[in-house]
Parts: sequence; C-alpha cells; structure tokens
Amino acid sequence: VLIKKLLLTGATGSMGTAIRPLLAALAETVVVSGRRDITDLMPHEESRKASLDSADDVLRAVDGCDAIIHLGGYSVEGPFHPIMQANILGLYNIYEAARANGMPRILFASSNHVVGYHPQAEVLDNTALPRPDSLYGVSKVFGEALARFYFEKFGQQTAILRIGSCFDKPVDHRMLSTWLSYRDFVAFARAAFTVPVLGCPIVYGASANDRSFWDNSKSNYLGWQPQDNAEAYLAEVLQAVPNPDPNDPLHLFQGGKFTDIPILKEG
Ligand code: 15L
Repeated sequence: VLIKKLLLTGATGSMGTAIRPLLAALAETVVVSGRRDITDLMPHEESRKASLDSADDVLRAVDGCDAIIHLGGYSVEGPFHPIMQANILGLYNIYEAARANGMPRILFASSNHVVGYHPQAEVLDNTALPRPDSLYGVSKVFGEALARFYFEKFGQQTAILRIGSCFDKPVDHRMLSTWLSYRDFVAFARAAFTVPVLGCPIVYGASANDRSFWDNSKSNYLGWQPQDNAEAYLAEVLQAVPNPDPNDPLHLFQGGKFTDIPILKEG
C-alpha cells in the first residue's frame, strides 16, 4: 500500500460509497468522512463524521492523514446558500486543515460543469476557459482557483479532476462521452498520489471513451491510463434512449441538463 492514512470525504455519497471497497488497495487505513456517522466499516476503515462548514470538524477529519480524496460537498445544482457552505467555505476549511497538517496531497473532485457551456462539438484541453453552467459549476471554479492559490502560495499539491459522470455505467447519450468508471477513478487517485511531482494539474475525469469531449494530453506526465470505454454500453443506451432529441440541452452543451436549470431558491 502507498498511503498510511487516506481521508475520503463525501464517503456517504453515491460515488464515495461505490469507491470505498476499492480504496483498500491504496491505503492502510481509509478515514471515511461524511455528514452521517458510517457504521458499516470495513476492516481498513475508520469513521470521522464531519460537516464541511465546521472548521473544527474538518481539522479533526484531516488530522494525521497523508492524502485526501475530497468528494465532499454539494454535488448538483441547488440554492446558493448550501452550495456556498459546502463548496466554498467547506473547501477553504479543507485547505486550511491540510496546511495545518503538513499539506498532504489532495485529489479535488471538480466537475465538468466548470466548462458546461462549451458546446459538445468542441474538444477541450485543460487550457479551455471556464464556462460554468450552474451555481454549482461556479462553486467548482472557485474550488479550482483555491487549489491553485494554495499551490502558488504554499506549494500545496492538488490533482484537480473535472469529473464527467462517475456512475456504475453510462445511461444516456451524453454519458457515452462523459462516463468515468469507478476503477478508472481509483487508478487516477493512485497516479496522483504516486507521481513524484504532482503540481496542480487540471485533468478531465472520463474513461477512455471513443466519444470523449476532452483531451488530457497536457497532463500525460501523471501516467494515468483509463481502461474503460463507454462505447461498450452503446447497445444498452440505444435501447433505453432510442431517439435522442438533438436540440435537447442534454446534447448541445457539455454540461447537458445543468445548462437548462433556473436559479433555485431555498424553501
Ligand atoms: C456532476 O458534477 C454531478 O455531481 C453528478 O451528479 C452528475 O450530474 C455529473 O456531474 C454529470 O454531469 O453527469
């Protein structure tokens, strides 16, 4: 194993839950953290409940960890306040806790919604300008900027992964381009935590999909080679969604449906 103590935030979310068993290959101990206490612990796991908007909770979660996979936060479009608490204040708390704990490497789960208003007809590399498609996407732009700021100012290394769609399998036409398999995600974490010098790269988180919107050639030095390809699910997708409407936002923009969501208010 590479890592003594790996912190996984967002461990109660759908992606966190799915990758937990795979992390035993990366770390001796995985500290699983979420807003709820986790009771179904595997032998290699330890639970530390934390609310990201509490600096004290986050300090306790990060204490003694030598790597962090930060999936925690608000993961879809929503009202501004909860997004701000989790993704802006919460991320600041993570970086300050890391700074107080020897600056362990961070894998930051950014999102394709940072560039969601780019058309699907374009192939983007990591020099593309942000075109966020939602308040959620805007909060991830903040997150990428915060990661870069801590890198320039303190040398804190972060792998910024603009995750496409990390699910069990692709279920619509857009996901034939954006799908990231769980095992390709974990392979990315391994690369980010083992490459001798990580720096602060921006990488698109997609499997080796024939229809990918993204070009990761500028971060080749990480040595990450995704293995899965959404094309293997083409027949299933065609059966589930036979005639996709080409004018549906789902097919016009990289961010898909998020481009079509209004500003949401609380309550
Ligand atoms: C995301 O950022 C969300 O967290 C996830 O739920 C999906 O909607 C994904 O993007 C996507 O674009 O498919």
